[in-house]
Amino acid sequence: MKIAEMRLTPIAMADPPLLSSYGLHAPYALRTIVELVSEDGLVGIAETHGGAGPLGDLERARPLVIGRNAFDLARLRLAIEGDASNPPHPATADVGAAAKTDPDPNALPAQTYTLPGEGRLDAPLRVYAALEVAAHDLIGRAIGVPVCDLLGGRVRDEVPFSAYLFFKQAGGGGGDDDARADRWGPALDPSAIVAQARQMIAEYGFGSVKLKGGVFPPAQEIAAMLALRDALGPDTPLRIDPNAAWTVPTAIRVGTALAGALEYLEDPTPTLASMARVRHGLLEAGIDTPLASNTSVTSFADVPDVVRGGAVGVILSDHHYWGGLRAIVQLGRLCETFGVGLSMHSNSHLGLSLLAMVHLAAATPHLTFASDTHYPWQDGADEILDGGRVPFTNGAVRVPTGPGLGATLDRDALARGRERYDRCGYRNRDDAAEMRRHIDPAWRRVVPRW
Ligand code: GKR
Ligand code: MG
Repeated sequence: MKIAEMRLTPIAMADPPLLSSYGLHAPYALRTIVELVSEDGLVGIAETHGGAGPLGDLERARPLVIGRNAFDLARLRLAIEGDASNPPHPATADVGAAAKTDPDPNALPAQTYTLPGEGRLDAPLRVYAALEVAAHDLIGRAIGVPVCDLLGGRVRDEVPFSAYLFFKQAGGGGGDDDARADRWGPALDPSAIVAQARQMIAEYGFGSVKLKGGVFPPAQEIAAMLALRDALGPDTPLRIDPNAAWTVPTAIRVGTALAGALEYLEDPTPTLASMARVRHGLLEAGIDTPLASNTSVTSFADVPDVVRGGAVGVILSDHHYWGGLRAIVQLGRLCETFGVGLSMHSNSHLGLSLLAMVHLAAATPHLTFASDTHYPWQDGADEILDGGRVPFTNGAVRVPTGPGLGATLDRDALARGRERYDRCGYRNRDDAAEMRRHIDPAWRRVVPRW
C-alpha cells in the first residue's frame, strides 16, 4: 500500500492562560495535522506538536515517505534517523549531538529540542512518531480493524484519564478578535483550585487529579493539595507536578507534608540524579511516595538509568516523542519487566492525539495509572474531528471499534484551524515570553526557583 501523498496542516487552537514553571500559556496552542494518502485514496491521520520546528522537520522527511509502503515502518524510522546501515543503540546514542555522519542526504539531523515540559526531544523520533500513527490509521482503514488491534489487541474497552488542574489567570484563550468565554475562571489560590477540580470532575467524571505546580511558593501549593484531599476525600488519587521548580530539600519537604496524600510526585527536581536524592530523603523519612517523570526520562536512552537508579517509579510516556505507538507498547513490556510503573504525559492537544493515546492505552496491559490529558482545556469550537469532541464517561474514553483511529477530519474545522495558525503569528511555544508580556516584564524561568 504505497503512500502517494503527505499533507501537513499547521493549526492553532485557543488555549487559556494556564500557569506553570515555564511561564504562561499563550492565547493559542499550535499543533500539526499529518495526512498520509495511499495510492487508492485512503487517508491516515495523526496529530503532533505544532509550530515551525515540527512542521519543517516533517516537511524534510517528505522524500522518505512518498512512494513508501505504509507497512514499511521499521525502515522508515531508520531512514529518518539517517543511519540505516548502522543505527545507534538507543542506550548509547548521543541525543544531544548536533549532527551524525549521515549517508542519506534526506535524513534529518539528529537535532534535539527543548520544549516546555518535555525535556530533551529527539526530532527524528518525533517526526517518525507522527508518521507512524498516521500509517497505523491508514493500515487500519485499509484492512478494516481498529489501531489497537494492530498493536496487539485491546486489554481494556475504556481508558481512564486524570483531571489536570492548573493555576490560571482569568481568560478563555484566543486572540482579541476571537476571545473565548472563560468557562473555568481564574484559579490563583487553593479554594479556586478546589472549585476547578469540582467542575472538571462534574463535567468529565475523572477519578484521579493532577495539579500543575511550580507556580507559587511551595507552602501555597501544599495548601492547595491538602484542600483537594479534604474536598475530594482520601479515595481520589492526587498528583502534583512542579516541572522541576524545586530544590532537593524543598522536594523532600513537600513530599513529607503531602505524605499519604499523593499517588505519585512528578518531576519535583530536574535530573535523575537529583530525583534519586529526593527519593532517598523521602524513604529515610519513612515516606514511600513514588516519583514519576516526563522531564528526566524522555527516551529509551534514559531507561537503563531509571532501572539502575531505582528512584523513578513511574515513567510518563508520550508516543509523540518516544517514537510512536509501538515504541510505547514496547516500553510497557520493559516497565513490566523491571517493575516500573507507566502512565502517559500530555501537552495541549485535540481529539486526534487523544484517540491515538486511547488506542495505545487499550493495547498496553502494563499501563498502571490514569493518563494525563489537557483535553478539557481546549474549546470544543476548535475540534477538527467529524462529530466534534471525543466524549468522556466516568473520566474515561471508550476505545473506538471502527477502522483505524476511529475518526475522520472535519475539513471545514481543519481549515479554520489553519486560518487561526496563519493569523495568530505564533510559530513556537514560548511561555516565558507570555509571562513577561502579561504578568511580569522581568520574569524568567529559574530552575530550581524554590
Ligand atoms: O501545559 O504547561 C503545560 C505543561 O506544563 C506541559 O507543558 C507539560 O509538558 O504537562 C506537561 C508535564 O506533565 O510536564
Ligand atoms: Mg510532567
